[in-house]
Amino acid sequence: MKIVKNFFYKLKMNISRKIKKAKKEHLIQEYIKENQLFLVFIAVSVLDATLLRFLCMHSVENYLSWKALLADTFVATLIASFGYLLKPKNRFAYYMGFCIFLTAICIINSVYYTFYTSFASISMLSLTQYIGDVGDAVVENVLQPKDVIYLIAPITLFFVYAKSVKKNYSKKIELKSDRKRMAFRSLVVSALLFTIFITSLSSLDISRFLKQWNKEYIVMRFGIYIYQANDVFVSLQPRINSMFGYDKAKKGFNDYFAELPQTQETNEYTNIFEGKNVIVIHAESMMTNTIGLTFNGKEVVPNLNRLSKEGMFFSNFYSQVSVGTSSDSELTFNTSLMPTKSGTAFVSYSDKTYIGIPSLLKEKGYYTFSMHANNADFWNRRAMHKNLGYDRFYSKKDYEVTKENTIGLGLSDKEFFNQSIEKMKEINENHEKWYGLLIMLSNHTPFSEVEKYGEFPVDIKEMVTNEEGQEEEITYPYMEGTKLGNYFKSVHYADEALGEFIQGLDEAGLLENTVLVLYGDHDARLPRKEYNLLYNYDKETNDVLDKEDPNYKEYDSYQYELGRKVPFIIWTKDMNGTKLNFENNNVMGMYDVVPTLGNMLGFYNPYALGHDIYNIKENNIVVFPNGNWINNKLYYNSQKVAYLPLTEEEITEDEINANTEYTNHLLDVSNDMIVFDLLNKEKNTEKEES
Ligand code: GP9
Ligand code: MN
Repeated sequence: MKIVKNFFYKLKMNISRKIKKAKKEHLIQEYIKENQLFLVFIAVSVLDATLLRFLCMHSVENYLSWKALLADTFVATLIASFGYLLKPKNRFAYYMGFCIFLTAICIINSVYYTFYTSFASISMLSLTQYIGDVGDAVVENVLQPKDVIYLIAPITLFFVYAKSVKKNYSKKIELKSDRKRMAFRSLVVSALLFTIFITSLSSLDISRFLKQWNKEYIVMRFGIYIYQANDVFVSLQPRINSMFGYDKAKKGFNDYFAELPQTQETNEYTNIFEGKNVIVIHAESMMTNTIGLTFNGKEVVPNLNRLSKEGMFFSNFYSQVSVGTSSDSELTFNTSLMPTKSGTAFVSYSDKTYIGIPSLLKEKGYYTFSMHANNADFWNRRAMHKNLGYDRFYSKKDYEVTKENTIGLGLSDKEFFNQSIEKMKEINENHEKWYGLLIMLSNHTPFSEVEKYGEFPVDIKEMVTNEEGQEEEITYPYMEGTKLGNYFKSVHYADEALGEFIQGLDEAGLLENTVLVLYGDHDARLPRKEYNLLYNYDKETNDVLDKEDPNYKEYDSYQYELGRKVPFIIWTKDMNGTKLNFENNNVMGMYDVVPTLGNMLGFYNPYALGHDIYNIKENNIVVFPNGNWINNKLYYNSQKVAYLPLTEEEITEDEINANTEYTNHLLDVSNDMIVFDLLNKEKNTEKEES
């Protein structure tokens, strides 16, 4: 301890002696004078980047974002260090060149942010069909004073240079050895800054950085310069992936679809909903296990229960998402393709060709729209919704969002539906038939704003007779205070919002000629042990039942996988009591929606990877992005190379191998279709001709 104290004491003395000496000899002033360009370049670059954050994102969290400040200083110091390697006469051009470049990054992002409430990406440049929009945005906003404030950087640098030339500074760093020494010292400083920065990052920071779509978050933690550099890298990666292997991919694709029928196979559901309006509800994190579930006799999801009883309810339905969660769900629902093997289709491959439900319905005269009261760039929806064929995307800027009506990520579902009905009334007046997607938001992890969900106890209340013979209520905490318990409260809120929405639609006369389609986008991603408590609660110990207890039902990893089912419901107001009102429990996946719903609405996508459930029936198979698959007989886990039988029927090794091969093949074809843009007819013809 004493040695450490001594060491720091000596270090302190040494530093203060050096500072005193430097002060005495005016070394600091000398350093500043001789390195004016270097220092001013760093200062103005950091200033521009800080101004950009301040002027775009108004939050205390942003103002105090020292990580971004550190990151911007690191980048500016790194660039400035190399300036010393140049001869003094070239140094100004070097600093000015980079200063203009960094200023341009700030200006472009400032303009872009005003228009899109997000930061710019070079991948947008490849979306040629959208350049018109961006161009308009630039013209509209370029004259705003806040966008030109960044010019302060090159202007300051120029004046400092002009002054330093007059006074003849920077002379001393002319010798090659001096230049190398200064470059080395500055690089050491930037390495130090980098080390401090890297060690300050959390795992969430890093994972979001790698995905790159949560742009505001990244700029807030990594600064604008690192954000932009990463954007270039992330945007180019898919292009590199698609440079090799086109011919093999094309052949695999041709062979795969050559074996499939090229027209819709008809059945008793063909065209039953032709010409009807369609409302699709993307129910965030909604799981099938909530249907029918009660606490103290109260249903968790009374409205969903009603829809599932009155409509077509597909109770063995799985979402097939990968790291793109909500966006993967949208992709598969709309295109019957699987998520990509690396990156996410919505972010990394938004410039590829897709056959989306909205574009197919547009061909049949539908007006198509999507509604989601979150930032339009979340999951890159702005670009992808256009690409999938939605005529109009109503996003956060089209809704009135206040602090009071916000839950979790944004506008509460009740308010979202409320405001959406007004927009839908207008759409209904102006268009003969329409197709609309509404993406819910409130029931999103971490389900922690319990006070906003409304009263819904998830405990157990029991009436008992006490010693005096009086009736008394006892409460067992059960799911109260657990994540899963909070999830049920959140789900109950979302279901209530859904109920109010349906009532509102009815009152507005919007259900008369309309089909309502609802899907859960993925499971709630909650720990398995919480389900164990749900299904094995011991009131005596307020814990999970003992494994030896005869009532204990193992909730193992297979049960967990099977429990990730999400609801898929097709409902119309008048369906109850007709032959259409039933539960279908054949295994089904999100990729089966296009063929199944398409058959009912009268559209057809020849490049769908799923099946019409009414044609394939009990022979269906659902593949998952990780190579697992499920059919009515078994769930196969490709990582463990093991399976769980689901019936008593005999299972042969041959059928397991055949299904595993089918799964791998399908995943390859799907990935190739996206990465190599195989649905792009023009591109294909070009390649064939050359
Ligand atoms: C965001 C919402 C949630 O707008 O759709 O996305 P998720 O985190 O579920 O992928
Ligand atoms: Mn989601």
